[in-house]
Amino acid sequence: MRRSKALITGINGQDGSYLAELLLAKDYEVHGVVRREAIEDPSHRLTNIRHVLDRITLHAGSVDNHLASYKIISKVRPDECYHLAAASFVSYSLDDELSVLSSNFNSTHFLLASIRELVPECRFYFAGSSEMFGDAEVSPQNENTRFNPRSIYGISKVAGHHLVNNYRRHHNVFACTGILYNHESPRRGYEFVTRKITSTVAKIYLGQANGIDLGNLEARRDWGYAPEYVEAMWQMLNSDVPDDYVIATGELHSVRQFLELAFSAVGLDYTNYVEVRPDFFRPDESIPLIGDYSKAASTLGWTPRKKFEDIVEEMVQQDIQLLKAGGMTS
Ligand code: G4F
Repeated sequence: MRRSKALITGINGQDGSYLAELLLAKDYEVHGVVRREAIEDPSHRLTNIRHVLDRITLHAGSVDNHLASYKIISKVRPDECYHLAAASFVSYSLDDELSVLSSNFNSTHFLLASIRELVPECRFYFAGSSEMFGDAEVSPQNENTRFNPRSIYGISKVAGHHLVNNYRRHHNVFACTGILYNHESPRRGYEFVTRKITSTVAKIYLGQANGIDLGNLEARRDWGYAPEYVEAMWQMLNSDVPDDYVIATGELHSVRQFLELAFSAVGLDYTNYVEVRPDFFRPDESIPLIGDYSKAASTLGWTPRKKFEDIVEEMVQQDIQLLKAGGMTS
């Protein structure tokens, strides 16, 4: 029997790497799109997928270039396409509006247009975000909550989501949006608050740093575990009907709680190490984003499993190991 083929954009990111592992375990033929510079410098730029490089096929290209997307889709002819690549750090989107909006939106459009023309039976996953709700009017949010994005990043995700719906309704493409809330792991990028904290805790513990500057400690997030969230992506594309789903834990925790747990994992008191920097505060953070994942639970059978404390503990311990092995890049 022919193996199913999957194409993952952003395969070297946190989610892309866990998804590649999941699909390999399910015996998929896994293809990924990465920039040419990454292929030329795998030891620095492909760290999250280093361990599976001999089992996947990488294609050099940028998905915000229509011709590149078209050529890759035409060459791979995937059964499933997971579009995870995006400029995803919210703060950058506050600084660099034009390129974040155009590259996030165009990449989604180019892939969908290529799929429609070349492999219309290919199933398409779009990485949506809780930032689509932004300044939400109700809490918790579900698939029927009105979008009210507060950043260009959020706007780019709402626009991508409308494209997905348009291709599903008018062009019959099996396309789904996963509206994912924050999800963390030892592979999280260093710019995000969780990894910024755990990598610094590891450095402080090993005598390589003295403290950490942070923004709003009272900011709250619905933080889940990334390896579980990629399972939901696969479940969406392997259900009977294409649809959109909120993927979340339904629990809120503050940055302060994350800090307390991370420092206490190495026997330290965070209050001795943290400086709050008002210039790191973000605008419009008064309404917490917390997801109601009941549709994913009842339709896909997906539920979050790993507890918040265990995510923090795993990230701290992994960062200590990484630092001891000389592998921390930030
Ligand atoms: O870790 P963050 O930068 O993640 P954010 O902005 O919530 O976005 C992440 O999750 C979204 C939902 O899934 C994604 F769409 C998005 O792509 C990304 O993955 O910030 C988390 C919270 C914020 O409230 C921020 O204000 O932490 C607060 N924070 C406080 N001090 C900080 C800091 N965030 C960062 N990055 N750095 C700080 O020093």
